[in-house]
Amino acid sequence: MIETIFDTLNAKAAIYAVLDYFEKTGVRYPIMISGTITDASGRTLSGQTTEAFWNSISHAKPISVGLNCALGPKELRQYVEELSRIADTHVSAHPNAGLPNAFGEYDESPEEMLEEIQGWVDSGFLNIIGGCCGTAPEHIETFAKAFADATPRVVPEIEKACRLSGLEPFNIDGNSLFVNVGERTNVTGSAMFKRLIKEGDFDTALDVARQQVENGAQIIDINMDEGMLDSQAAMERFLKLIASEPDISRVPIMLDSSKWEILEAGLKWIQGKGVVNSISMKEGEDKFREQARKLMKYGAAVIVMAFDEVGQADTRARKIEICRRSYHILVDEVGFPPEDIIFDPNIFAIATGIEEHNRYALDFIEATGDITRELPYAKVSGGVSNVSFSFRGNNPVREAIHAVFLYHAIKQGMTMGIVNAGQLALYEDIPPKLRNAVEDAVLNRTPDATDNLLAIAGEFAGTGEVAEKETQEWRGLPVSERLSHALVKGITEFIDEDTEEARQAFARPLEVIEGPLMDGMGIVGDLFGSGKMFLPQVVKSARVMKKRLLI
Ligand code: THG
Repeated sequence: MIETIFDTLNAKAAIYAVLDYFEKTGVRYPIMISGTITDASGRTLSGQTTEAFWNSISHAKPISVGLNCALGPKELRQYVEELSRIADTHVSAHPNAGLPNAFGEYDESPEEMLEEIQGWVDSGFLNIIGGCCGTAPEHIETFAKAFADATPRVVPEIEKACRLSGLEPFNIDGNSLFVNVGERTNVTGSAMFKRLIKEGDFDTALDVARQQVENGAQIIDINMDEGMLDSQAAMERFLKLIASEPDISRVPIMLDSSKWEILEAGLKWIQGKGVVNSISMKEGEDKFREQARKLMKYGAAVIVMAFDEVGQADTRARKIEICRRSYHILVDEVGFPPEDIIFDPNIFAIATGIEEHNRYALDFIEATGDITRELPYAKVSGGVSNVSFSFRGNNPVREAIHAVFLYHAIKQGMTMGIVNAGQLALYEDIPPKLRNAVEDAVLNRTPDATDNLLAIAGEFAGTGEVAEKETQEWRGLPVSERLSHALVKGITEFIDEDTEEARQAFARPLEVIEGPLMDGMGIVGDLFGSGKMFLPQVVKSARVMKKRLLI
């Protein structure tokens, strides 16, 4: 039993160890898992909601999942109910006998606890009940007698879906819309991000991730593959920093590297259920199987590239052939959950002037249809910005190519794409002349499509959307309110100038600390107490405060 989990990453390490032991010894014991919710925010201490927690640990296939310890049974009810709704295994609870009183003793009697828990049993939430801190044999005896003939919860049938998580759950099922994966946190995909990482300016690099999420990225792709960099160290450091940025880490993480060691190092730093990008059969089936088995112990979904011992698939036939073989190895031999497989049938650049490249987009789109029809529950993804590489420097045309490409690929079942979140054009908004020329090229409708697109591309350069900067209305507030706002939101950007402004308005510097800064922390404290903020957010606020005090 892995219990009293307040930090899911820690629990995932325990799950890995247990599953690894089972694999090495050939035994298999039942696993029970129990998390704990430590404050009024209804989250684990490390900031996850109940469903995000379940998504992160369900790969252990426990015989039960539940909640224990915490604030006493009354406060636990809604979270036990939530688990009961989402978990396709037994649900347990072993609550505290309330919170300790001033003498460190627990006040709730067996009868008082029973009164609350009876409601859970009557509502059909529970399969297993026990007690944590402050409960004694009399409590357990009382429950045992009361529930001797109680009807246990019926374990529900839950729809198969790719259930990811950051601090919050992110489920991709048959009804999901297209999923945007933010591409900008990639040292090979963004000159700016590369410079920030190389210079060690991780704070500003975090802003790149934050902007992706603000602009609608539902997952962020992180890639540190760069020859002049200690890529593994950079990946680890960035992931650790993200963990204490709740507005980033609320979404799942996609670890992007061509090196397995970096992917595996990254998996050790994400508490949620993320996506590994990528594995393939390029080094043969054995390596592929071995990596997939490890991913099952870490609990991650996976991007599988259409890449085999011979090379990358570039035709429709090769794409579906490799994906089919990969699928059967993963699902039928390794036992990998098919809903956690995301195929990437390779998006290559079109309109390059090389005739063999003219079908690349169409081959991807058709292969997407093949995969969707033939391989149940498997998903399809791709690096969308690749397709327009030949129009680097002309963003309006690149955006038009992406929009047209996605319009057709999504119709064939493309589930997600690595994109520049916030810079996606709408198919309908593209000027018809450009759209037609782009469509000819993407769908390879005419032999002279590239030439025609090149001929008109210049007309559209420079008309593109510029990503709008977030409105910063709060900058117009009085200085003490600005300081509170910065503390509550954990924004360090203006804290120096604002504190300086406040300092000049007061007689003594200490009054700035005792006045507006402490007022801001007071608001943070109130929000935390009422469950409107949770620990990682508070840590961030504390960091803003600390930054001020150290200067
Ligand atoms: N499949 C999978 N993973 C991938 C890819 C893929 N990861 C990386 C890449 N391809 C997807 N990500 C990007 C990120 C950025 C760009 C393209 C793909 C891009 N960047 C601009 C350029 O190079 O012109 C950046 C300009 C700048 O800001 O410096 O186009 O296919 N599984």
